[in-house]
Amino acid sequence: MATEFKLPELGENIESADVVKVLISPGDKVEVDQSVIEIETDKATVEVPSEFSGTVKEVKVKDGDNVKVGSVLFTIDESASDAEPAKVEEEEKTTGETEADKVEEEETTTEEAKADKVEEEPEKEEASETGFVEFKMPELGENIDAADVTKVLVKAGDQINVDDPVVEIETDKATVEVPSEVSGTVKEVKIKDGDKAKVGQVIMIVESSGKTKTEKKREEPKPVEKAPEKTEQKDDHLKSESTKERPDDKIISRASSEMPKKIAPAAPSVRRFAREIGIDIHQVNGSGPGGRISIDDVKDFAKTRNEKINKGGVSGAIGISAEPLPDFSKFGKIEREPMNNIRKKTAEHLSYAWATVPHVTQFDKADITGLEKIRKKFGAKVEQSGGKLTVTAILLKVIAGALKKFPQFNCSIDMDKKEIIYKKYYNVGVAVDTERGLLVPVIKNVDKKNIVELSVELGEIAVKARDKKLGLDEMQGGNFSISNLGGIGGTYFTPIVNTPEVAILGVSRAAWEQVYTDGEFQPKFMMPLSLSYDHRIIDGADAIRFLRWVVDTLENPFLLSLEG
Ligand code: CAO
Repeated sequence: MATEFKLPELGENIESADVVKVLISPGDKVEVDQSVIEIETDKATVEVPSEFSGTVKEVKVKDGDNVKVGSVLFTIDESASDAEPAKVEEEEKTTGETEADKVEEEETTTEEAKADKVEEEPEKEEASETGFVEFKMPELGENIDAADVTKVLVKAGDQINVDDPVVEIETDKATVEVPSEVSGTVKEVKIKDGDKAKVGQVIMIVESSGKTKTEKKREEPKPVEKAPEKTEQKDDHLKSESTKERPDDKIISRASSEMPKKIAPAAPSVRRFAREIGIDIHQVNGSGPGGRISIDDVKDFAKTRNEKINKGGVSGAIGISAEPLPDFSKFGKIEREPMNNIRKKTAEHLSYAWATVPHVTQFDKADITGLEKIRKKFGAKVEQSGGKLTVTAILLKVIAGALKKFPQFNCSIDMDKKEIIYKKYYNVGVAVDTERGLLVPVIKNVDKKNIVELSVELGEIAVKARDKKLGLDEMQGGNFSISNLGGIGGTYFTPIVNTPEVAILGVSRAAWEQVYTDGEFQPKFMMPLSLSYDHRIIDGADAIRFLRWVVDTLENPFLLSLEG
């Protein structure tokens, strides 16, 4: 029966790709990992490797097509994979690739293959004790290869269910609880509080009761390094054959279900090397056959990047070395304490933003006398829904309207490509002051939520931030940030743009002022606003128009319905 090969997941927010070149035709014999289609996404041009070997039956796409992730690219007869050796010759003719080429190709990847084997062997060994599941530290996000274990939440003998938190970890970005992907009895915990756990490292061994999240996930296409369809197909196969077919699969790797979704045509050893030296493998162009990335490619990429850093001209680095510190203890008693991860990340991120973004801050004041009346009037109604109608919640809605009206505030800049990336969604981050430092959780699709919903979500997300319960996904994807210090005090301040966003609104404490209106001084509740923006993409005139619109809308909330 013909097997369908579908376009695998290509990465976060990538739903489709353009077919640049179809590399196979019906009748072609295809091997696993052979490039079959060249596609272009907005991130890169990549060759999609086949997950099957066999004979191509029908090719369902052509050059220039735009194909959705999950749609069928071609069908293949897998049963024919070992048959028809004569077709090799035919293949050589069609692809122009000779056996000699193949040998060369194989030679170039021998080193990687060896390394892959070394990496894969332990998993094979582990897969020999029935019922025991090895739970590994899942992928935590781009460029995060390890996390500090702040608290181990389980011990040997504990009964756990899928999604139960098992360990609390702190990464550069946040403190999160890692949920279990398996239910059963904890047999052994392999980490302790204070450890540094690497992605892929075994956290615990669980005697599985048979219920795992992975099974659920297996039904979804997960291309990662192996195309999802094969996994999907394998699983169907597994399901149809019940449990008997894998009696020796005793320890199952859980981390694999969380592997990155983009296709990086590189061996695991190369990916690991890239991760270890802090390189995002997806940014590296492969020089090998089919764009395959070798260790040398990663080294070249790192070298070029470092050269740029030294010239002070690359994103991700500042290129300024720290001045030596004086010996403070000469002047009095001192105490040193290590920065926690959030502080380290905040320091790095803000230094980067400050050094790379040409900042300008525009100030204004909004008369929120009327808005305060409305806020007080409808506060109880919002409370019934479990939220608190605060200035920040109202501002979220106002900002969504402003971002729609002024799209240059809802974009990011790609200086390498000299392009502007306009986002067609409206996610707004809110700075939350926590004991451990500043966190900026993101409220998604603000434009689609009403102020009651936003009030509830803001309250929940602020509590989560303070209780260390934020998930990484709740910290990502922001387009614009609001930093409201008004609950604490202050008049004006100059917030730093939360790159790669291009603007941030700082809000200070509203106060009663005598304002000359309609020929007389009147008491008005005035709220100071500070809009910092990236002058590379936003001009001063745009900024004041944006801020004026925000002020007008706060003063005349009806504008939200009229224009927002
Ligand atoms: N002017 C006057 N009063 C204000 C105000 C302002 N700009 N902003 C908030 N308030 C009032 C609220 O109305 C509320 O008063 P009532 O109880 O009388 O209604 C009180 O201050 C407390 O508000 P809040 O802080 O609970 O709620 P919020 O939605 O306004 O803010 C949040 C939520 C998460 C933004 C806030 O709690 C917070 O953490 N702010 C700090 C942000 C920060 O650290 N920024 C700095 C980043 S750069 O270093």
